[in-house]
Amino acid sequence: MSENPLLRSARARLASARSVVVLTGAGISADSGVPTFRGADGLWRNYRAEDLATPEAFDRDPRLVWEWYNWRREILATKTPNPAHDALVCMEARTEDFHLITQNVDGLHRLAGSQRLSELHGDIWKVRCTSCRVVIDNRDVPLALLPHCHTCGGLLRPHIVWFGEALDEQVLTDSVRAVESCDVMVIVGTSGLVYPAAMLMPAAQAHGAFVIEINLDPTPYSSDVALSLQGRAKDIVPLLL
Ligand code: BJW
Ligand code: ZN
Repeated sequence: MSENPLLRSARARLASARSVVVLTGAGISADSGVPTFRGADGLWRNYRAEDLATPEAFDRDPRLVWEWYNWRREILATKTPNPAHDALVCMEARTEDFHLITQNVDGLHRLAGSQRLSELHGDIWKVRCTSCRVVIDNRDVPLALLPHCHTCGGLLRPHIVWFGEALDEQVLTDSVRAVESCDVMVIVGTSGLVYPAAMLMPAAQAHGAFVIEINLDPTPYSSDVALSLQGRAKDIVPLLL
């Protein structure tokens, strides 16, 4: 069977690119068995974002929010990177200037070995003190509730960006700078609905980048990108190499 010409074209673009940015979302980790947010089996089917993923929800009921994160940490502790995560590690190794930007908080890119990585929405394996703001690695599963800071006794919260919260300024600035100067941007497994991550694709395009999308389903990006490849991340991303 002959190869999809779109795939061949994507591979050629990437092979000749000096600077590549990849933006990933929950879809890349779906192939490792991690639930996505939206869609038929997504987390938001059973939980309301505003009850769990906002600072107001945490102020109202920190135990409920922590129970949800504990449940997710339990699931994630059993998951490992898949061939799509691994292929991005290879892409980084062979690309002169490579930057991986992820919306995922699951840590699977780091576990796979990606180095130049910006985690836009934080890291589920870190906790942050609501009083002294110290950020600490924590892989306890489950985490005893409610967790408190060893330094000041303040209540700890997940080191995650919730709705209505600002992203880390440096992380966002680095990401915007990267998309504004890349030759090729690859977007993998994101619905493209959450800002400011959703503005990165138009920013790249406005600066002349060739944008490739990989997603199981069509997204708001699909009709605007240079090349849209439909399928599972774990099947398609390795074929880009
Ligand atoms: C596959 C696949 C397979 C499946 N292979 N593909 C402008 C306009 C409108 C609203 C706003 C705006 N600017 C800001 C807002 C508000 C808000 C927002 O964007 N709301 C929209 C939802 C309307 N944004 C914010 O509040 C952000 N903060 C902010 O802007 O602050 C401003 C500020 C400035 C100064 C001071 C104070 C404030 C923060 C956003 C934080 C988002 N955090 C979350 C939750 C964290 C909780 C947690 O994880 O515990 O991050 S939301 C959730 O969505 C999570 C994800 O990272 C994010 C993106 O989701 P993603 O990755 O796209 O997943 P899905 O499920 O949506 O899609 C999966 C895709 O994969 C699908 O397309 C599938 O088809 C595909 N797929 N299997 C390939 N095998
Ligand atoms: Zn503290």
